[in-house]
Amino acid sequence: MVWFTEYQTENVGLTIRAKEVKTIKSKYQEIIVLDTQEFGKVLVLDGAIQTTEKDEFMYHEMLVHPALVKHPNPQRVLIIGGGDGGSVREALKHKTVEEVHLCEIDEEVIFVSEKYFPSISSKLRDPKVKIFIEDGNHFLEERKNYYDVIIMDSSDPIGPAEVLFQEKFYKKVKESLKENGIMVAQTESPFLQEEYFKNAVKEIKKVFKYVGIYTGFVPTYPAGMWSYTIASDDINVLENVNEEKLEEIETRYLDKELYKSLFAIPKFVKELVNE
Ligand code: SPD
Repeated sequence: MVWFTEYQTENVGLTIRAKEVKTIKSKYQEIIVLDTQEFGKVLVLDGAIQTTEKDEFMYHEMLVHPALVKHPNPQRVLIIGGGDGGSVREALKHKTVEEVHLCEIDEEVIFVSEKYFPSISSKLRDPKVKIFIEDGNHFLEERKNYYDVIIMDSSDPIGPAEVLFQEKFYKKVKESLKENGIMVAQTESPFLQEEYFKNAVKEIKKVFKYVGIYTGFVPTYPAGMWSYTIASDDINVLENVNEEKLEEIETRYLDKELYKSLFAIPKFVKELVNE
């Protein structure tokens, strides 16, 4: 047994005891797979926990479903990052979705997920899924006016993912969306990563007309409190419509009731984004 600590800030860490630790070095990063009692298998990239078998549904459902529910007819979906496959699996639950493109920079993340996280990566080889091993920032330049929904399932805004949280990148996202297109991004912890959160929301607001922020619990992410930012130029994403769509899909976290109050977020979070 070994204790693994993710250092979430300079002064805060999350420590989990692991029965087994596997370390893989890819071209881009250090990938660790922990086998733990409490959370099942845990995927760690460059020291940061990305997903665990136990709580991944809390994150992937909240990241993926609101955008797909709000869009009137989502057919073509792009996921940037998300090589573990959790967002792909959730997107495919929507019957209108015909194609899911996954743009992941590090192919090794996909291989590791298929080997150690079968319940998360289960749909990566579905015939509706096309995997692109590319840098998301460049990928969008070749696909203008193409997607109904774009989902940013990135790692934290440090190192290679930093560009994915900037105005210039969100402009490319907007250009790659078709009419009525919606984008959603994971935007970090409003409690422990206040600056990352505020900055991501600020940059998204510079680009899109309608922007909504919602929060959810993810026990293994910093502070256990996570944020998501959804945006569109054509659809008022702040209206919680089409909730009946949620009855057609199997979920464990997001249901109609929670969706109806999606934007009922804590007061301090509202204050952060209105500063
Ligand atoms: N602090 C970790 C944030 C990770 C967000 N993305 C996770 C990808 C899981 N599909």
